Amino acid sequence: MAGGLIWDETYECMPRTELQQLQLERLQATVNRAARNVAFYEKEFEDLGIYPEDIQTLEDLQRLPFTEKHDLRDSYPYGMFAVPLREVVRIHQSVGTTGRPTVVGYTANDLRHWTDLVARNLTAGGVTKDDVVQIFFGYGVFTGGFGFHQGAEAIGASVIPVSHGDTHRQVEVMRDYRTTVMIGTPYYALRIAAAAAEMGVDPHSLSLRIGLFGGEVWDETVRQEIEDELLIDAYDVYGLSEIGGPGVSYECEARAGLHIAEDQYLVEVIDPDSGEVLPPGEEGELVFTTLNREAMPLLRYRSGDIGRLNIEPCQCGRTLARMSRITHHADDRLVVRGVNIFPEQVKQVLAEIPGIGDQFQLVVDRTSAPDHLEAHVEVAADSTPDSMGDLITTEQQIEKRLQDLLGMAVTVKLLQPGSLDLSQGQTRIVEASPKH
Ligand code: DLL
Repeated sequence: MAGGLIWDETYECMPRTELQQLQLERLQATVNRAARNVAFYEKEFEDLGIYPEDIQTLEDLQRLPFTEKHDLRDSYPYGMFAVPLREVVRIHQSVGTTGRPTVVGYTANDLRHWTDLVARNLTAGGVTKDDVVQIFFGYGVFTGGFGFHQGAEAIGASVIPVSHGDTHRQVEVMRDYRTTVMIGTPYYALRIAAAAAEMGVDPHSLSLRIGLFGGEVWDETVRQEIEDELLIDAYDVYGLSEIGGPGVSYECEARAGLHIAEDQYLVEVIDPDSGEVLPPGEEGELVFTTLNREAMPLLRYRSGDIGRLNIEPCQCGRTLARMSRITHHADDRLVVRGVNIFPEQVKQVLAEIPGIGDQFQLVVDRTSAPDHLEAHVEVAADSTPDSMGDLITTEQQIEKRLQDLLGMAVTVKLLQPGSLDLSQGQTRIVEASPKH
């Protein structure tokens, strides 16, 4: 298994004691910059009586408060920037499904580092300059398209920026351009596989060999399905826009956890309820501190993603700690009329109804009184309802089950397979009309 390529041996294989020294130096510089240049942190340090000089060891980080998503939203659009706008060369955002988006700025150096991280990620997945890379992440404010684009160009691959959209076109491009690597969200990859089957395109006739997928939760069953249907090796890639986008962690050929770019990000795992830092190996919420970002340094940013860390050396030769695959988020819940609704519960109800696909969205409208909840549900690609009457009966059946589960009326709308937008991953919760 050993012998896979490594893009940046200096950082990816650095002895851990050296890595920790580097992290401390970068942490001190970051804290300094944040406390001096970001109004939000300046106020926080002042209110809590903390000084940047208090950070003398990596453990001292625990003296700092967490930064949360709402802090970024409250600073919309530029309040978290540590540099004047004239030094910012790119702006992305997390396309918020609830409330205001969170805005992320990059200086030219930030872009350079980001590109380098994605190049590491691609190389760990076996992508080289000989590959033809088809990117079907959305290009736009979402970080997936541009992030992988830059990284793939940096390693010298031939990049096709198809972006998200027309699924049949994706198959044509794959066939005609002899794509070898596909990059996008895992569930959209399954849609592409279904389109290929529909078009009579045999995966054996394609040149595909590798797929890198992320941006949303997926598991080993989905990985197996993708690999079987498209005849590729599928790798998990992770990141979040707030701390820079994809490239934060990635699987190597061992596919035994995702290596975290620890020279750029310091990771802690905390108990999501108490905020207490947990030892390596225990499951909790991942918290990230950026170590090298100029435009938008973030200290102890709570990702909401649940995972665990493994600091044992990996057979691939990288010394970077690995995180487990993300199985769920701490804040994956919607509160409607005081009731907690977890998309996972709805998914289980839907799984029991014949003819229903994997994809759905819960859409809450808070302008009505009381709040009104709709479930938009795709029917399965292979389902063939006999009549309009069948569809209505199925809608009513789901409405009844959801009402039993949640104790409130839910309007169900069945949709054609493929009609929900998955370009940024599975978005399970949508606020139709946010209150603020
Ligand atoms: O999804 C960045 C990205 C783009 C990652 C392309 C990987 C590939 P956001 O839109 O800010 O950024 O969403 C970040 O998506 O906190 C996780 O909850 C979830 N997520 C991202 N990758 C994975 C993954 C991008 N591999 C949020 N597994 C994160 C599970 C993931 N969840």
